[in-house]
Amino acid sequence: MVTPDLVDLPHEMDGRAKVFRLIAEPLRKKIVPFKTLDVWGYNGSCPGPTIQVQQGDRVRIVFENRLPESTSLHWHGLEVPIEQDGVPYISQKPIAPGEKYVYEFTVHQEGTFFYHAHSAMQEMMGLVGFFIAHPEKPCKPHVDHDYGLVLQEWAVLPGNSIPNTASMEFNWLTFNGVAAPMTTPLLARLGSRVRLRFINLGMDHHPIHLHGNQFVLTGTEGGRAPESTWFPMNTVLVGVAQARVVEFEAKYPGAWMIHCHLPHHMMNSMMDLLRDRPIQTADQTEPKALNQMMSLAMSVPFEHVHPSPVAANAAGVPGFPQDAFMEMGMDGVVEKPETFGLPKNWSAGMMGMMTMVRVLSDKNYDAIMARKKTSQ
Ligand SMILES: [Cu+2]
Repeated sequence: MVTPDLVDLPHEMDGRAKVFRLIAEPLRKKIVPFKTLDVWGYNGSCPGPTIQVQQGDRVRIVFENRLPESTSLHWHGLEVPIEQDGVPYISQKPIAPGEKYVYEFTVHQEGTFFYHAHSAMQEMMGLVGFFIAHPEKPCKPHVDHDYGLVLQEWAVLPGNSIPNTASMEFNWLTFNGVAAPMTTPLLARLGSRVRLRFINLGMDHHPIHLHGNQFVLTGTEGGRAPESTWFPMNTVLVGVAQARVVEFEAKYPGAWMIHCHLPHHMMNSMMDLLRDRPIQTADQTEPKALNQMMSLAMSVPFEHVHPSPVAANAAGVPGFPQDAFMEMGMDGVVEKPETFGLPKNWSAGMMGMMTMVRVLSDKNYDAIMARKKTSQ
């Protein structure tokens, strides 16, 4: 499985045990080109790096706490002995700052699980990651592409960098720790079978929608679902603490959106750019408003565009503006091999908890892969 914008946690062998090293620590995380957060994560990554094992593996996690407070590690969905369950005071003593702790268990399940701190506020600071157990017997039908996305939400006041974990006013929504258009597009060969895995550790449920295709739900946080239960859909509700795994045949070429469909989760907070310069009128011809728009545009430290036109009488229409001025094209600053060949201003159409799966002909797929190789 590939988790775009995140790395896998490496391991070494000690006898028959796979040994992983995880360090909980504070870090800075750029979630879009104009917003960097002070979050908590593991090994310099938020969400934490992806752990991938095989069903049947003996797994040892050597854990170190570099947070300013006590913590622990819980193996969400895994059937482990009680002393490995990672709940402070119940199954173990809290792990103090500076302390190490070793977890060890055998993974007898297969499926999509997570690891996270078993402390609610710490979860909202970003202490979560994928724990994937690949099955002993390969699943049928075979999948060609396997992608994972961690769903998170953040409440961060304008001009601020520290998430307010007590707030319910979420203004930043991320896939694998980044908001669109910084999310790296998923690539799929035309005619391939694609698996998408989602996990959610936040305060909201997210209805994740895929454009232009139907998928089937092939698994949950409890493992693989029998094929007799599969039925077509294109929006899957990923509830808090749930994993949802879907699969589809990539039959149609194109850049197909994958996004949370809650309207407020399909946007980024612009208040950071406005800061103390709220736009007081929608009349763009009014000199003060024009000046505000200009200074807003110039405050963004990279080239960007507001590409969509507005009507001449827009200011006289009740309700205007809605999405006008919200879209910010920033193709150049988020450019990477996976964005090669997208239409100009593509990034103006992407905000919040959003990414895309690019279904590409062999020729176009191979061209992007060649670019990835040379950019490494
Ligand atoms: Cu959502």
